Amino acid sequence: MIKQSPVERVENLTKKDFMTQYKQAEKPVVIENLTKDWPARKKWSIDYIKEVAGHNMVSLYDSKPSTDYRHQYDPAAKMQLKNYFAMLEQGENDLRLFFYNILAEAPELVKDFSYPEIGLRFFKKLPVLFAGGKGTKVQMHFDIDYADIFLCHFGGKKRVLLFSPEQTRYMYHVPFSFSSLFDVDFDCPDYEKYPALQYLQGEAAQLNHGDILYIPPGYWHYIVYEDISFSMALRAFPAKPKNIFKMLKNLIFIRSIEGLMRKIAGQPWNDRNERLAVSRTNQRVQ
Ligand SMILES: O=C(O)CCC(=O)C(=O)O
Repeated sequence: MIKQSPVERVENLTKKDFMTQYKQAEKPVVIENLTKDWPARKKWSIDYIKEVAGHNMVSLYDSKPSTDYRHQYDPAAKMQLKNYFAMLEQGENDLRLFFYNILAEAPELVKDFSYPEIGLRFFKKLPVLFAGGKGTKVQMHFDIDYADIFLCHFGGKKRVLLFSPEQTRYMYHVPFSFSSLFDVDFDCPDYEKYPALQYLQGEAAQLNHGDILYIPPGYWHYIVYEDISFSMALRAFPAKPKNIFKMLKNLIFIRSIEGLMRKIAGQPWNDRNERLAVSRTNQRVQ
């Protein structure tokens, strides 16, 4: 197993403590009771979301890596949310609900929570939901926008493995993407093939209903849904010039180059980037 220690858990945090001990220190934390007074804490379940938004059409994404001209973020299926949840209940665990904007698509849900007064300036137009079934995995990645994220969790358990941005050199980062190499298994690492994984030091969080996980900007995260569950991400866009620059570079340059090259070159472009992820990372530890 990759070396890892538990993410700190606290029941509550003052704004001052959050800002000094976690935000400024760029350190993840699970806050258990920040959702205590939210109606969502009592109300939100798969059945409730079905009742409020079950008839909405949603795009769903699978875990297959990008191949040929297909981008990983192209939806694998579209269906009504209630049918998707019914599939999860029957054991589906590959299709994921990803970045579903509840303000735009299911505004009734927005009444059920409030933005924590914790020192972050949350971007209130983008409360987004993620969902998956028992066994669903989210590939190791970092968020393109370098936001501070509050991942507010509901339903069954979910496990998150995090790595600080300083460890990017050992992450088998695929050039022009925001992910690690698809073949790297962070639960069962192959140290012979991927020796740099031995140098990683992760932080693991187990999320229960009502917990909020703070993910600092640029942190890598890999997620395993241990039960059917869903999370709402609240995000605060970067304020530091360094992170604003990285966000703009990702959004404007990296994504466009990747999109264009995939259209022009297809699979050889993917193969080149995957080869580079392995050779560059392995070289760093030789
Ligand atoms: O919980 C999930 O399914 C994905 C969440 C995530 O990766 C994110 O907020 O960046």
